[in-house]
Amino acid sequence: MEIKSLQSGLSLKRTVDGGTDAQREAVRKILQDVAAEGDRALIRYTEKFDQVALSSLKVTKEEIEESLERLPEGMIKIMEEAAGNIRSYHEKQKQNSWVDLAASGTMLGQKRTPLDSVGIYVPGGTAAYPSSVLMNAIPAHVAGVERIVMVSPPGKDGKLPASVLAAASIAGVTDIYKVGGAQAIGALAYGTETIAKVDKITGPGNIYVALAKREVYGDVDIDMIAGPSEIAVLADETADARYVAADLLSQAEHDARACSVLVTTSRELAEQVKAEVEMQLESLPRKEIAASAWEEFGGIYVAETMEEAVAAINELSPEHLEIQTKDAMNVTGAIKHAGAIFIGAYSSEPVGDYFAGPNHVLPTNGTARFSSPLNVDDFQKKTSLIMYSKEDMERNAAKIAAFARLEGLEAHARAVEARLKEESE
Ligand code: HSO
Ligand code: ZN
Repeated sequence: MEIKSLQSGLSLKRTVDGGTDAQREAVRKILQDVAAEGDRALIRYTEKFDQVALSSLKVTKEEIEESLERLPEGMIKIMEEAAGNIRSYHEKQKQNSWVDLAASGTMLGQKRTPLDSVGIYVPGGTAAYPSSVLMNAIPAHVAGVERIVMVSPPGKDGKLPASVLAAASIAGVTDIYKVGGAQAIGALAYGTETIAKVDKITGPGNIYVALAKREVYGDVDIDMIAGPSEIAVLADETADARYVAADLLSQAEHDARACSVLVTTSRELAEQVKAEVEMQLESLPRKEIAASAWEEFGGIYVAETMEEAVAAINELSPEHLEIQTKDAMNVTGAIKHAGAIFIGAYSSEPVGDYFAGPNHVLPTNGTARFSSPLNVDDFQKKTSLIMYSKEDMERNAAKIAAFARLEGLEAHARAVEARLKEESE
């Protein structure tokens, strides 16, 4: 890892995986099969991709209870506490419907309605994170969604991980099905005999899942297409190099394509962090992934001034930003683009991944410039309300009719004028 001057430019080597033609074709075929054959296609593809022949896709109450027993008692308590924090944070996001009554008697308003049903995708293997189950399901639950479906590919034993089932039960998931990949997305989007269709699909997945989500978008809503994890640390000479290095590695261990970047005004800190990362890497179980991410996608940049550093961060728009500087709150004020900002020495990124309360599903790939963390609003929709008074109709009918005729829409104009005639008769 070579320490670079920020003036030589900072660009994240981001990887947007759009998939190959063959992958897109395979996904389309799977979706068509699920739409045409329903459960039969799900069972067939699960046998093909997950090497397990299932007699039933649905996870039973007994399986869920057993999973709660299989996890250490202490772990359930920790998950419940995390869920409580996530719930109270998201409760604060909840907005009410509103109406505005004018003196003229007209009432205008906005009615909020939760989505009827959502589907949460949980990847298989080592990326089956119970924390992500909480982060997807709790905002849906707080929003008032009645049916929260979870899908995830079964292991070779035909089961889902106990930790994932436990998180689902803590978070208020209502139905769980053992199916993954593009076939699971097809089931959620089109419905099968066993799995009723949902209105929105959230949650990360591999390239096939991402392509399938893109493909069904429009039939159902989707959350976002998430890229590999990113962290930028903005630090000055007051930061502790051990903390900075540990936090950079926390995201590097996610994925060999994860981006961990330090931007600092202190060359001394830059040198220390470089050495710390190399040392801390040695004892990490996921050393290979983290080292490869750090070498290929990581970076250490030295800025001349804090202003220059802040400008670079805004340009980057990282998923996670840590600010470890004196006056960190002031620096925070200058940041326009980041998915989540962790302020001060004790706000280590994993605090947000698991426990503090804000959502860990965040915009990646620079999309923090225009999008937000997963939140309660993503699970509600709004309907406009118009109750026009006679007084306002009389005052404005001619204007509305004129506007309609400008557009050549005579029936529109007459609909409004009909109300005036009624009056004169
Ligand atoms: N940091 C990840 C979320 C996560 N971390 C789940 C641990 N488990 C989102 O970028
Ligand atoms: Zn993480």
